[in-house]
Amino acid sequence: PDENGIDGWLRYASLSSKLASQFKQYRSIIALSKDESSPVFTAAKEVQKGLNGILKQEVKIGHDLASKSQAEDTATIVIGTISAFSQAGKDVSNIPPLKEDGFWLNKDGNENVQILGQNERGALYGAFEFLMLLAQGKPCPSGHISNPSAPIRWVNQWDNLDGSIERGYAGPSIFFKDMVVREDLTRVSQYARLMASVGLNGIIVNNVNSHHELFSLKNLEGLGRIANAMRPWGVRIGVALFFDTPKTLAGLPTSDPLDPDVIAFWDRITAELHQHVPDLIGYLIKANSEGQPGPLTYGRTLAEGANLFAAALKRYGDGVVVYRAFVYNHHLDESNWKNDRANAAVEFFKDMDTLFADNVLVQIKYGPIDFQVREPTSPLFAHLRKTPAIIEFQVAQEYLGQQSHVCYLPPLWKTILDFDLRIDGESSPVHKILSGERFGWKQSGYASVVNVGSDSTWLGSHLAMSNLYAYGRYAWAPTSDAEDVIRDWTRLTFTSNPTVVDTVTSISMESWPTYENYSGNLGIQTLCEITKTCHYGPRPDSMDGNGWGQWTRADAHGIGMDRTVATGTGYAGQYPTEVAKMYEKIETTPDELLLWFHHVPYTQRLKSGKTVIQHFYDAHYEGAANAQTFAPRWEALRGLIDDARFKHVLFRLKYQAGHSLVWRDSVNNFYMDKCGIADEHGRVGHY
Ligand code: GCW
Repeated sequence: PDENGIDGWLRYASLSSKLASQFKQYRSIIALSKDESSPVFTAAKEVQKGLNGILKQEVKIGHDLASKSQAEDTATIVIGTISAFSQAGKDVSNIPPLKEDGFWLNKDGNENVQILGQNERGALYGAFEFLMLLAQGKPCPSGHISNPSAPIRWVNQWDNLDGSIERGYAGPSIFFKDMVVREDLTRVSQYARLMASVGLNGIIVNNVNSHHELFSLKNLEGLGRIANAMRPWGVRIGVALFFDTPKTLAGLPTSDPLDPDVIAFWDRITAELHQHVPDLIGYLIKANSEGQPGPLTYGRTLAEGANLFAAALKRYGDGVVVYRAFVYNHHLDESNWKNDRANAAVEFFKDMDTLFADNVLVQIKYGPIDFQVREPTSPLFAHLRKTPAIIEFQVAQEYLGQQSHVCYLPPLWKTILDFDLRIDGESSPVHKILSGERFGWKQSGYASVVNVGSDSTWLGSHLAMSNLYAYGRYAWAPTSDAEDVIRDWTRLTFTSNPTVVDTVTSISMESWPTYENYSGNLGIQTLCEITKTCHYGPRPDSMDGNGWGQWTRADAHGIGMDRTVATGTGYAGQYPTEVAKMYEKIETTPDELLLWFHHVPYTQRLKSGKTVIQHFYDAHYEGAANAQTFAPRWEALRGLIDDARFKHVLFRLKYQAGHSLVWRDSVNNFYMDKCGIADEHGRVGHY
């Protein structure tokens, strides 16, 4: 089996002969589609491959249900849509209605397996579920149905046309090189396979900081090839567009969204794009953000900007406009106590809710700032009722160790997905907003920035792949248990050996709290270098005195952003009443977000009884101390997994151990210098 990581969690390593003997000999796989590019056919081939790897069985693919063997000692696997199964004369009355992309997985009394999707993608997802159970030695269930929580389960790549990747830590792009789409797209279809295996059904292939060359003739053709490479896996593609393309590519005098020539330009581009990608999922737009042009540049509203593309998309297909809520002024004046970047999204979008066309969605980062180690849930989720939302996560660990530190993200995601916004005083957990349930939306869901590159590990680190796997699992089932997910991933990626599973699970489950402890706690954000754009390594002094607005407001006496309505920026008041009330007061704000919402003296007591500054000192020591244990715990796995991946991971964990000490001492010494308050345990500042 693959030791480079190309197959990720889809290695199909063979089961022990004892375990394998519990499964029947399969005689054939019946694919209810002869179209070789259909997800049903892909599913049949994947099951064939999986049976070969996991059970060492060679099984043929056929298409005719009637020829099914009645022989008692062999079994058949049927894969298709429910409607194809029914058209073949089979009874489907026992299958409950499924949602789009859902599937039915069933084993009958003779061990025959039926994998039936609500649509072709559903059949493929069912096939992967069957295989991932089998690979862990788990039996196929009977009468099992599975439906995704939300229809939109997408990935956003931030790949530039020149082949570099914004926030990429794993080599050059698999999509682009030298301003054009790559000739060889082998890795692209391999990526689509990984995505499909966890139910991800769409991808924006280029960076939101986009370039007009994306729409050159050569690239339009290339985008068609990318779509063809991913379509057999049920993955549809879309693109991020550059708002000023009419000016920079076509030489028009303006990119004003209400200008007839601009409208005609986008109409033509959209028509041409659909000739190459008839099933385009749509456009992703970053506008009026971090120097990008947008409708505000031309005196138009955000809705006017979005609706231009919405109208064009409607003429040619079923694509949607995804407008990012990441609109803010990055030249904010810190000397004004009331200024707050966190306020921006709600301020820009709250009055737009009824103005967007019906195929426009708003994509919202999970927190109001920018993928920090801890943020409160973005309050914008409580303001959009008519306009459906997509949440934006970041598998790319931009502020979370950049794949050089292990940081398993589901525990962080759960703080957002399970958070109850209490909209109109009613239960409103974020995952029920995203599923469409809370406001009756038909299209809504999930996006995550993912930075796969050409490296054979995909993300630059084997352990980081658990986040890509988990992202798909959470978009499908957002109330999943974080520990179950990492256990499944570990068994599939490495082995079912309990020592390996327990070790990877415990390191992963501890990893985010550990990272938070040494990188920035109590809601102060990731205290990294932010002015030089790398966003890596400790640099608490860089957080203030700039226009970016990721401020800490630390001085000799106190620290934290006063975001209360009473005396601060008013941000707390952007939440529905019950939540706003909780964050308005220090006493009711959870310690973990204290400095996000309040400016307090270093001597402020936490609920734990510690002062803020002593908590800082202690947490940084605890976090760094725990990071020292990861490499030795991993070392105990020597010989239990292949050497190549063992060494690769060990190298990173040793690096992390060292870097966590740098974090600890930089941050602690910085605050000790600022406030002059001694560490009760006499550790800080002593060398
Ligand atoms: O997190 C910040 C990143 C930028 C990114 C931006 C965004 C693509 O530092 O690199 O740009 O957010 O989300 O648009």
